[in-house]
Amino acid sequence: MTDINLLAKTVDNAAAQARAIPQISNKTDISVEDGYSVQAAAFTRRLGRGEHQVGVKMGFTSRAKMVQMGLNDMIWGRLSDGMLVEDGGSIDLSQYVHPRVEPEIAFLLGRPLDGTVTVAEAQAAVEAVAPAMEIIDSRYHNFKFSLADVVADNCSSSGFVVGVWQKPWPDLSNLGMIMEFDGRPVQIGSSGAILGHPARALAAASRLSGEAGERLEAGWIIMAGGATAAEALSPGIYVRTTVEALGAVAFTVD
Ligand code: OOG
Ligand code: MG
Repeated sequence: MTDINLLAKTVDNAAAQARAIPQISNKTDISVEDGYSVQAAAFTRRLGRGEHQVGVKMGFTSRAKMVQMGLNDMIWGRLSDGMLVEDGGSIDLSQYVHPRVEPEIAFLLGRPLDGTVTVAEAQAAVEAVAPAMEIIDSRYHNFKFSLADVVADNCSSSGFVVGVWQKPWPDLSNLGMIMEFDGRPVQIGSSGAILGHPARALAAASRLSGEAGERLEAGWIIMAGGATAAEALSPGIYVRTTVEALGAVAFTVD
């Protein structure tokens, strides 16, 4: 039998100590469902250290991300206040294993979302929208994992940065997105790369949380998933993502 709590402790310690571990699936026959149980138990350990859940992230919602990581199924993870990086702030590389960054769109919920909803219903629950970036940092050696592994590892979630919330917001179906390192474009894409429209990722987040017996709460931040492939971070760089008609979000790597 798979020891969910032991695996949760292993991934949680790896994250807390920024130490790479072997893939769980190398040794243990772990299903994606087990992966979600491990994720939930590992997140409970974070809550036990005083962190609070502030939202949910979607993963593999664009082709670019699926191709980069070689996996094709949408995944979701949990966001805590301890993962929040201030817009314009800085991160300390020593707190990460091998971090990457990807350009995203963030939703702020004004109302809860529960279970299967239409894209229109999902959008009606949105209070504001912001340009965002996710800092992903797989706890597995070489950033390599199976679907169950990455789910267990909270979908590589490590940090997220959210720009100024926009209300009202423009049509999100095709906004240009540029991620720059020190002013040099490193990834260029469109918000439309996220499932054709980022609000589809929000509806998916509601459905998948519902299947897990949870709901998306008012005040939560939902990250729609990377619009482009992720880029490895290195010391000293200034990272900025600009989303057409939404504005920019930035941080520095120390
Ligand atoms: C998994 C997380 C995927 C996204 O936005 O698609 C993700 C990974 O790439 O390590 O966050
Ligand atoms: Mg992401």
